Amino acid sequence: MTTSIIGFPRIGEHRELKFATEHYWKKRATKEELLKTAQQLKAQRWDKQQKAGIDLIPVGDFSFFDTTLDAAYLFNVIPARYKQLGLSSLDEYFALARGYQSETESVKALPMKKWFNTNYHYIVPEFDDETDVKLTGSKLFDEINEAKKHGIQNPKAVIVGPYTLLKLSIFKGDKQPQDFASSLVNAYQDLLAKLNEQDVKWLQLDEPALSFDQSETDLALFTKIYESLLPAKKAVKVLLQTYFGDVRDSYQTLIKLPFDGIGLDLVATTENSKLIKENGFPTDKVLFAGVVNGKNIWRNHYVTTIETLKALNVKGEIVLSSSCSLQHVPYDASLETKLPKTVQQHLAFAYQKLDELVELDAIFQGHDQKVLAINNELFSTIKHPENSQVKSRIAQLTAADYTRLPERSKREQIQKQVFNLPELPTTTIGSFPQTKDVRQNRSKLRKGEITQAEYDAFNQAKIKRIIEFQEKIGVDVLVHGEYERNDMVEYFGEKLDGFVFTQNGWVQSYGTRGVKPPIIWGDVSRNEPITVDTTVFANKLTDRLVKGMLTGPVTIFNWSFPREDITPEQSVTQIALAIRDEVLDLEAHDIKIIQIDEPALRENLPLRKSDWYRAYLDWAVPAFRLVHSGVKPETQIHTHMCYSEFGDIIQAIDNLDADVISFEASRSDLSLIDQLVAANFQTEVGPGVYDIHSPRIPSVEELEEIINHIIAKLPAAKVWINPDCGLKTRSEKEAFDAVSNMVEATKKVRSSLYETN
Ligand code: THG
Ligand code: ZN
Repeated sequence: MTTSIIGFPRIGEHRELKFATEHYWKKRATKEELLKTAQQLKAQRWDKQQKAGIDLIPVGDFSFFDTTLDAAYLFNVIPARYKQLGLSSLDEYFALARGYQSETESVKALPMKKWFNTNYHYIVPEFDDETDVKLTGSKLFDEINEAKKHGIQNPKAVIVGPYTLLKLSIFKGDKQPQDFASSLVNAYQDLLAKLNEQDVKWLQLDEPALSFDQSETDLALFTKIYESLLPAKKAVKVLLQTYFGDVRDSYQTLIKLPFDGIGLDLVATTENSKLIKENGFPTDKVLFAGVVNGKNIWRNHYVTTIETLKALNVKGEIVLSSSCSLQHVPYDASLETKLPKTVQQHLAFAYQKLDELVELDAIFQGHDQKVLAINNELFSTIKHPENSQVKSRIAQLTAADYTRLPERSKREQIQKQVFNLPELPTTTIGSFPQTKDVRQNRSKLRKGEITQAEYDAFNQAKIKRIIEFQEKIGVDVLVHGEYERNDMVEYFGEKLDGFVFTQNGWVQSYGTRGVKPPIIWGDVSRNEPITVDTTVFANKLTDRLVKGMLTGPVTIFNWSFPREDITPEQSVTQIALAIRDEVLDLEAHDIKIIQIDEPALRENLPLRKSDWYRAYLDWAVPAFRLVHSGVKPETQIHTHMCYSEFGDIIQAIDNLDADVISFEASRSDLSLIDQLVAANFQTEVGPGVYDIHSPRIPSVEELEEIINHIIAKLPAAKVWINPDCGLKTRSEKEAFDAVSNMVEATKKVRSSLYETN
């Protein structure tokens, strides 16, 4: 038998690629230096896989930014405005990924979107009527040569498949996805021809889009593409690789088409196993069985995996593989020396997962029963710390704990009276720029170069300054700026019991940016206040309202590595109770407005619509309600969501029963406002009036126009004015100028409102 993986992390064990790339962007390193680092990193990951004993090593899964963008670039899906810049191909590629600005030119980046149900973002390729799809790039072929030179005899070429590429792209002109099918097929045929020349044995085409609900039209497009493409494969075997879900709609199509291999995720769902058992698996195809979890960090339980494999009753060849690319887990659990052994021994990051595949292969073939015994022994010792208090609290929850009283319309009246805010109250989302000195202060504390008192004093000075700024320009609801926080999830995880932390567990979020997800190890509880001191400190500095800032339970859960011995619902409820305690503590300390952010609520919707409620919203929405149901009628609960594509779950969002929600509404999303009106949305709303992701400062006039546009559609009494997201990634000048203009514009609109009244 054989082993393979779908893809490997690429940022470098110590984020070498991040630092090299950012140096290059800042012109502190040459192109040659960047390419050299990349070459070393590629060699290192190939070596690791080869030494571990992986048979089919993926090549093409390395990327300077994103592999979907790599595929688009390879096939000349490059809008004219980027080509016109006349840059070198590497710089043109980076211009697509992150925009380009010079004295004379300014082009925005292509948008980013969440990669299925992960915390990774891909670049959304853009087709227009002028797009001339053809094979113009060479990255994949260069990497194959590089790998062969490095001693990888039998590389598996990897690229996003034509169907998923079309499904994930945006189409700016009149032409629709199907209008590009034939030119795209030609381009992939040319790719197959090159791989034949290079004597490549396997091509993996990633088609995760098959894990979404597929319509008849979708399947017709898929079939049309592959019926014309596959005859061109010649000596190259084609693996149709799926992941993150099941292929229930396309299974019959897949087994009939002349693929040489089909890759299925046997971890995310039991549905694929069921499909194989019920329909059989063709003996003339290789099953790439995704048995090692690429999305979570726990060791594989070999007995269970072997049972799963045997039960499939597949007569043909099986290759053991990962469930998805390993890019969603960190590099190496053995670097986590600060974790207790009782935890550390249960972790498998990318390197450990390679070993697991090879061991599973040996066991499956009946060679290595000793390893099986050791693995069983390990699983018999796993002990997640339990908290009986939390358990009994959950057992005692009743419907009343999920219901805030009085109803929202009554609260709205009460709050308007108590706060006496002007019409169109202004606020921000929570964070102010994390400038270099702020990060340095944190790093000094971590290295022990300053005391906790010195650290706190620095942040207090920052808070004082930002409160004064907000007062001066006249913001209505102030924030303390979140200088004490690194990542919004890591920060809360660190203060709660039940989480453990890695020192080096970086996972790519997008491009050169990463996150270090906390690990949920035991029952979660809050044993001490988290944000109370800082919020109270800020509150005492001003007579204005200061908003407390929390991360919600669904987001904390979704951006952590979850336990698998209890259900997501159980974990989320534990986190919800912990955050509930924090909410009530803030309220007891005279904080009258509390924002509970849930940016991950929308983006973690299951891939299948039929699972949205049953498998997710039915516990996610109650968890949020549990957090705030205990506050007084006059305490105002805000929430924030980063991605505003929640048109299809508007009712669920309204059901969170928050008093106010702010969201991203820049560009095209004013259509969402129509949807809110149509759905009779009851929560007060702060549709972001400008895009914080851009360094451009919106003018007062422009902002007035947007605000007028919003209140032409929504009742002014329900509208808040805010930027569309936190300001932490901006420079202070950009943030200060933009927020000042926003307040100024609001005042102008307000006075015109009063005139007409
Ligand atoms: N936290 C977590 N996940 C997230 C976000 C988050 N996923 C979606 C979105 N927000 C991703 N956005 C970012 C934005 C910036 C960075 C990471 C993800 C970032 N990271 C620093 C870097 O890579 O240099 C590291 C920051 C640190 O030191 O912790 O800038 O907000 N969990
Ligand atoms: Zn946001």
